[in-house]
Amino acid sequence: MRFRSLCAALMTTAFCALTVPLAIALAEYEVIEVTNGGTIKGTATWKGEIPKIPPIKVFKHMDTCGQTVKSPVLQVDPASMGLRFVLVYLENVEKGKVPEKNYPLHMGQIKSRPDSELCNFEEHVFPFVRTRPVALQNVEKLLHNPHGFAEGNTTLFNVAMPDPMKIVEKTFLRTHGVGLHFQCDTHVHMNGYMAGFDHPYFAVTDHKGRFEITGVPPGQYKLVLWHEGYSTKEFMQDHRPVFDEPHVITKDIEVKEGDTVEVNGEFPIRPVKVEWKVASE
Ligand SMILES: [Cu+2]
Repeated sequence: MRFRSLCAALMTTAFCALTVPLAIALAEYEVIEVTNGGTIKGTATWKGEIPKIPPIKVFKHMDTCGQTVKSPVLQVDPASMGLRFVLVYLENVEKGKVPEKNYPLHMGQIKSRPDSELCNFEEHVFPFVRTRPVALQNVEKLLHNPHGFAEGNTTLFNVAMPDPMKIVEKTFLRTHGVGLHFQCDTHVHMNGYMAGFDHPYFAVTDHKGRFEITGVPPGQYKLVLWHEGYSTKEFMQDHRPVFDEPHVITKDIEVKEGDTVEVNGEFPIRPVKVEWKVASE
């Protein structure tokens, strides 16, 4: 996957075609009928004290959005200690269930969507199948401009969304890999991570840290639980915070026909350190 990201970043088809033709051809995902697939479910939890994360400064539309917004980078439910926005996925699945028709990415707040956020992305961590359309939708009356990047900071998409409720569907075939940055160019406080997969075997944990992946063909797999870094390292020139490396847990699992495998992940995987001094500068 890393090498394919490099191909996307370099945008040189000839280079990639010459060097890895067979590997890419074999990695194409094949849709098959999964009649008695297994389920992988579980919870990502936080262990230890919950660090206080500094809010993120707002630089535009402060009348609507406020002076600061709550940082989305570490959301723990204090009752269950469930950790939200953990991306859970299987590595290298070559055949399986059909992907979704499209993958929606919402901007802004609307009553009909309880998880929607004023002046922010609803899907802060946003996985999708790269061969299917992403449905961009701004649901509020503010100009948002989603902008996604490949490794190496080349642009994958950059779409101005001035019209509330209009849906723009686009397919971002070049998106490969996990932890790719996306942002709103209008609002520097709006940032998230996307992941482009060949297959649809992924999930993002909910408010209580729960996830479920269904219709998995029986077999041996590597399951990955990925959670973004939350300690501010520095700020980019436009004031966007840059966080430390993600926390990643990998587990070998076996899925049997019609069975449910329970997998739990405990974060953080390294000592907690939140740098307030940097974040408040
Ligand atoms: Cu915006």
